[in-house]
Amino acid sequence: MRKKIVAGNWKMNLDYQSGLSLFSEIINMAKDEVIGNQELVVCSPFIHLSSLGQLSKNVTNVNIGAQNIHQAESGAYTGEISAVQVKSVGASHVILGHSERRAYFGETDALLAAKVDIALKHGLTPIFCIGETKEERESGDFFEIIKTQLTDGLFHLSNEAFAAVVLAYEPVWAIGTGLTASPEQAQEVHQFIRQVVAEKYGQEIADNTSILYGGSCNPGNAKDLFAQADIDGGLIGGASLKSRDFIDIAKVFN
Ligand code: 3PY
Repeated sequence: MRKKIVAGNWKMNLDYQSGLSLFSEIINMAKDEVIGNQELVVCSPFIHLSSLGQLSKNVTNVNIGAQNIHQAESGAYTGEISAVQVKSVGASHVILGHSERRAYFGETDALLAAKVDIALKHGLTPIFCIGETKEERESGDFFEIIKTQLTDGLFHLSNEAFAAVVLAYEPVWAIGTGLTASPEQAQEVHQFIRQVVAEKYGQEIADNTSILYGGSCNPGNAKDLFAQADIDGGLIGGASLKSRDFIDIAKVFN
């Protein structure tokens, strides 16, 4: 059975103290209210990670992750953060390939493939994001675009390595716009992604791969989205900045 996961992407929000307060609320609420096997992951800015690692030391259902890492092991890369560094403060996950990093920081599939490799080498689970822009959806080419993102970013991995990856389908037109893919639109793409994974890695690995939906997911739409056969949870933007909303989304799997 594949894992159900609700991951928060705080993006570049919250100062240090606000981040700690929010995380403390999340772990307290998760302890009392999240009663299924779902896994929560909070992907904070780097400045919070070390403290969140301390706060979540004895917490079993809330993990922490970074939103990016550099592809090199270590060295003269001023301003960058490595996989080893985020791992050393307790992170278990890293978001890679978010559309904001692809669009604003020029991250290509080739670069992302290298970031995936270094993440896996150091035991971090990549939450690998794929998705089409509004123009790509309207052009009707979006299945091909998504297949290329998967192929060029991930399909160099061995079966064993791929099995450690979590996928997130985030239609770019639904990020920060308030628009959400309908459950049917999202399911159509999730099913396609699972089929492409099955063609490359076999049905068993495809069936065990968690595929999250991201893009304006909130407590009002999570239930219908997560009820779809191939949607295994969410990568949550704005709603992850409110403990009540984030926990309510996670409770869909109770
Ligand atoms: C959003 O929901 O806006 C996201 O980008 C989640 O990663």
